[in-house]
Amino acid sequence: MLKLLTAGESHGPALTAIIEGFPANFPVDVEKINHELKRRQGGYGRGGRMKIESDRVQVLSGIRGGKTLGSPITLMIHNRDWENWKDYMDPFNPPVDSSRTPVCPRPGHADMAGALKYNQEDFRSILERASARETAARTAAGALAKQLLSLFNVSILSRVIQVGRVRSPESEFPLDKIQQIEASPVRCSDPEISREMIKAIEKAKQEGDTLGGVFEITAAGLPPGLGSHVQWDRRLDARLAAALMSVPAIKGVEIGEAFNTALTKGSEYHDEIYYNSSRGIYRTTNHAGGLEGGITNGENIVIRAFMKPIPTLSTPLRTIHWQTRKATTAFRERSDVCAVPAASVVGENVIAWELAKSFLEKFAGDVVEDIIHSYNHYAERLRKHGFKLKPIQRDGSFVSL
Ligand code: EPS
Repeated sequence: MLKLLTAGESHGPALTAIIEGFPANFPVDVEKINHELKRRQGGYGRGGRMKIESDRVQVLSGIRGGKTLGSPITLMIHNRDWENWKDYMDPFNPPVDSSRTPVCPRPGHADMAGALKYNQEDFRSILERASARETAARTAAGALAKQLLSLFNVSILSRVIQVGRVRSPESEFPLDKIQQIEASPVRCSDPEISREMIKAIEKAKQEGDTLGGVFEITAAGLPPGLGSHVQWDRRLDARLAAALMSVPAIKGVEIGEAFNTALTKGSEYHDEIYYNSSRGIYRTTNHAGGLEGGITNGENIVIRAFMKPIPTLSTPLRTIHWQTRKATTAFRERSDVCAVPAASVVGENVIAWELAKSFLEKFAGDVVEDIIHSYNHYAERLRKHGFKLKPIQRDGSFVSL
């Protein structure tokens, strides 16, 4: 089973991801992991921290001569900002400058709930780990999962569909506009809407405020049969929703057309099934977002995440002083005005992680060759049922039928 643990404080020396259960003999392109980390650092509305960092992984274990060994893989990302915090974040010595200790909790952040739970007086002891900086470690692990899935021709893409009140008019993921999305500072396919989103972020910044939004992930090329209806914790829709909900600031998830069509009739909502000899089994709609019974059905997975505005406001909200209980305003520190574009990249990678996990449950094997064998055997069985799934070769190319 594929497992992931991350560790590290936002201003500690490094973030670490330990990956267990990744198959052996898989060729790893470390620059692809670094590329995902770079994408995560971008997006209009990010704060000063991203100018300090230049995230790259150092591989500490599990890869030799460019290939995985089947042993735990350790990926480390050094925090450049540690240099500026080491006297304050020392593991054994108390902070040198206690005036930097936040004592007025921010509404919406983990500060207060975490301090109550862990009996802390200094909110920094909570916020350092609650910080979205942790998503760099998960992005690195997800980037590895993405590489494994791409061997089976699975691609995972994202776009931003809403920032504040500015919404993209395109209801379907414009797969043909992926270059425009990657080039847009807000990861939106429409240049006019991108400009509107940037304007909204600028306005929020001037007002000392922050903005949330919505991003959408699509995963194409997945075989039917990942996930399972047989036990609640194996339902893939639930696991994908949990993966996105575990990204800081995500407060809601929608699979397919869940929210728009909650009021429609069954006859309008469900995706009817067709067959012809050239296409095999196919659908003409995908309201279910690629999942039926908690199992992939061969259509693209479509999943949206709703992100709240970041809780660190430069015009801070009302709160109380933690020791005196007197009314005051929340502490301020460097943060992002809007991190929806960055969160969409994180979303791709946490979804990749969860999909790779269910992929390896279906096509179990501790070495890549066995996984390919199992996949090809399954593809052959599906073809007998009329579903066209092409077998693949060792290099990921399709075998022509
Ligand atoms: C982030 C790093 C953080 C923040 C942001 C995301 O760095 P710092 O706290 O040093 O500015 O920029 O985190 C938050 C918004 C948050 O609430 O924790 C990152 O690497 O993505």
